[in-house]
Amino acid sequence: MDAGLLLPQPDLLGDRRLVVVSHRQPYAHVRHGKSAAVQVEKPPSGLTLALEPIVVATHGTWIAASGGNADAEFTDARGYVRDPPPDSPYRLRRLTLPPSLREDFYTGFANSSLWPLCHIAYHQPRFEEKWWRAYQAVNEIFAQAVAEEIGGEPATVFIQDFHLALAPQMVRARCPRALIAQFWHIPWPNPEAFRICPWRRELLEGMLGNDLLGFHLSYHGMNFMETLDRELAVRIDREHNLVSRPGAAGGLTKIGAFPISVDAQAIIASVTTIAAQQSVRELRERYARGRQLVLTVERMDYSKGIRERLEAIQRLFERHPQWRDRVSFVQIATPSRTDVRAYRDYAAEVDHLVAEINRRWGVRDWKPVLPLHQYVEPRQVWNWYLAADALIVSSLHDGMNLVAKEFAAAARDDAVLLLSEYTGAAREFREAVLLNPYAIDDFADKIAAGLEMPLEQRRERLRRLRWRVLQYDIGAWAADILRALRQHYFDNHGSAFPENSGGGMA
Ligand code: GDG
Repeated sequence: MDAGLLLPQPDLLGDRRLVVVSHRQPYAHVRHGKSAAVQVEKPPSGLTLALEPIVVATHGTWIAASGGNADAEFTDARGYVRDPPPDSPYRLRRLTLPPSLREDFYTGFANSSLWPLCHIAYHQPRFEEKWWRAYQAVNEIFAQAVAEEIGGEPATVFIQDFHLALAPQMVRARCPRALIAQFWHIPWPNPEAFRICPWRRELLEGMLGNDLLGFHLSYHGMNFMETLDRELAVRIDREHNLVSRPGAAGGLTKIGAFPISVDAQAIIASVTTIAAQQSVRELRERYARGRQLVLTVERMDYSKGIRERLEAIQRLFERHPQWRDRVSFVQIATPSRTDVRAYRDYAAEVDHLVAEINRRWGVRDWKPVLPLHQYVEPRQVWNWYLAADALIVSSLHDGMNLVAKEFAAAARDDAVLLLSEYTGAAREFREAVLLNPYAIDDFADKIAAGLEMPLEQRRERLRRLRWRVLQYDIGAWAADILRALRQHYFDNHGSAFPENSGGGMA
């Protein structure tokens, strides 16, 4: 990200130092093979790109769980990275989670309870007492690390995602002068869905430790406030989206909508290099060979609707025979959460369906579906976007979906985006071909319509999509959240000016 986007605005944080807290670390030290050199690896996350420049500029700290197999060699006894890499020059504190907690926290409560609970994808969440206890314990570990980092300082603490729902309240109890914000990267369900969670009140109370709580959509924020209304004795000011925290005198949590985005400039800069153009030519020669190339990119996750999409591909060949042998579906699906049984079973089902489609519809040297079930380098993912004639996002439920936004930045002007209406991105991307992944016949017809769309219409739609993603990129997202946090602070800490007091909730 262009650091210039954020740094000329010193008032975003005032003189507060920033502490970013996330389960996943911004970079890992990894050794592939015993005698290999150690590499610094960054996850393919726009979040790291957005937040790193602010942490650097404010001399801040990032606190995250250790994950790389060579992390310990570069970390001191308290978990601080000794010599941060030149492109990440800030303090990173790595927390080593006890092995006894790690699985129950991550594989258990985070990915087998909270993830399915928040995504209405008809996948039943499971709740185990010991997972919940591990979740509480890990949240305590993070909160304690924040307290060690900032003590009584008036710092800004920015917590990420559903792994750390309890941490805000725990940080508040330890650091009363901290300003705390959290961004919830996944949907928030309606109260009926959420009420099956045995520890729903504890989760809600934890999240009310925040001064600011951000979701992608105001719809998720409204669901959250409805849930609060049902479950806790709180007062809600719906006009200003403010919730008064139970037991905290004058404590208010502001709920806001901040649709996350991508680093569109960086993606465009990368795909316009000569090396990228060459790679795109190779990809098309190898995988399209005169046919239409339709791409999908996602983690191997049931919420992404991979099974439904494969069924729609079968239906496409049945209902629109003109497309047999004329289109290749390249399926990049990175293995994900393979410790969770539901994910392993899902991956096996997907493999089975792909084989069945290829057996039934493949001819001579052509197979309709090409599964690339492996990790692909970020720049190569962007090259694939540029090589594609169309991209399908088939999520059954998705907070935002960054793949759609990355595609809008990278794709050719005449490419087509087919987007599930159950993604957050569908709210902004009106020019995409919207589809319902549950309606298999209609889904198949939409694929055909997308492939047959007149050239002028494709161009106009794609240009508008690109404009949208350039207007509101990941830098704008991060700046918006910090600005809202500061504004909320000013609105509710006016005690220095008694003649103007009386704001907040009546
Ligand atoms: C959660 C929410 C929300 C995927 N495979 C490869 C690869 N990817 C990259 C994509 C994209 C990212 O992973 C996936 O982001 P999404 O937004 O599509 O989905 P989730 O992982 O479920 O993310 C989601 C997001 O948080 C942010 O708030 O939008 O709704 O579920 O960047 O490009 N990247 C590389 N190789 C792969 O094989 N390099």
